[in-house]
Amino acid sequence: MLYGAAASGSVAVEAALTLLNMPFDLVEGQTWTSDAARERVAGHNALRQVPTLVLPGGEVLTETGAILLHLADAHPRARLSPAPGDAARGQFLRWMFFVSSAIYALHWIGPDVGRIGAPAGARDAVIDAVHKRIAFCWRTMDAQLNPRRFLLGDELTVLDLYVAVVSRFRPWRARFHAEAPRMTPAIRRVDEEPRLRALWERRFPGG
Ligand SMILES: N[C@@H](CCC(=O)N[C@@H](CS)C(=O)NCC(=O)O)C(=O)O
Repeated sequence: MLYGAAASGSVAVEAALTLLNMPFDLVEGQTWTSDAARERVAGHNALRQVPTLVLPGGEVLTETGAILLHLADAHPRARLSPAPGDAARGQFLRWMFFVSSAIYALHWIGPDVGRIGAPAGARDAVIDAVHKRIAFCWRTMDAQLNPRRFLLGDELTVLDLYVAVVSRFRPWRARFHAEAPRMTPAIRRVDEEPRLRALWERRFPGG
C-alpha cells in the first residue's frame, strides 16, 4: 500500500514500482493541502507525509530516497541501481542523498514559511531564498555529474527517477532545465521513457 499524491515525491516510487512491474494499491491524498490526507497517513508516518509505503508484512518505509534504494537493491536483476562494489555506487549514493537532503528537504518550507518560524509577511523573501538555494544545488550537481544516456551512465537508475520527479516540483521544471543543462538530456530521456510516459502524464498533469 502506497500513500501518495500527484505531483509529489511518491511519483518517483510509483515510477520505480512501474519499472519493476510491481502492482500496488495507492491511497491518494495531497498531504500539503489536505488535513484529511494528513490524517489518513498519520497512523503510519508521524510526519504525515507521502510517500509512505506499507509493505505486505506491515513494515513501513518512508523517505523517497530510501524507498527507491530499497526497491532497486531488492531487485538487482532490474538494474535500477549500481550494485555494491560497482564503480558507480559511490556517486550513486552521493547524489541520492544530495537530492534528498539538499533539495527535496527545502521544498517542505513552501506550503507554509511559518514552519521555519518566518512571519507570513516574509513569505516572498523566504521563498525566493529557498529557490535560490535549490537552484545552486541543481547547478552544483549539474557541474559534477558526467551524464551519458542517463545521469550515471548508459543505464537508467532510480537516481534518474528521483531527479525527474523532484525537478518537477512546482514551479521548478523550466528553471531546472536552465540551471542544469548537462543533466537535461538524460532527464528528458526519462520523461520520454515509454514505460513511464503514461505515469508522468497522469501524475504530473500539465507538465
Ligand atoms: N523526507 C521525505 C519528505 C517527504 C515530503 O516532503 N513529502 C511531501 C509531499 S512531496 C509531503 O507529504 N508534505 C506534507 C507535509 O510535510 O506536511 C522524503 O524524502 O520522502
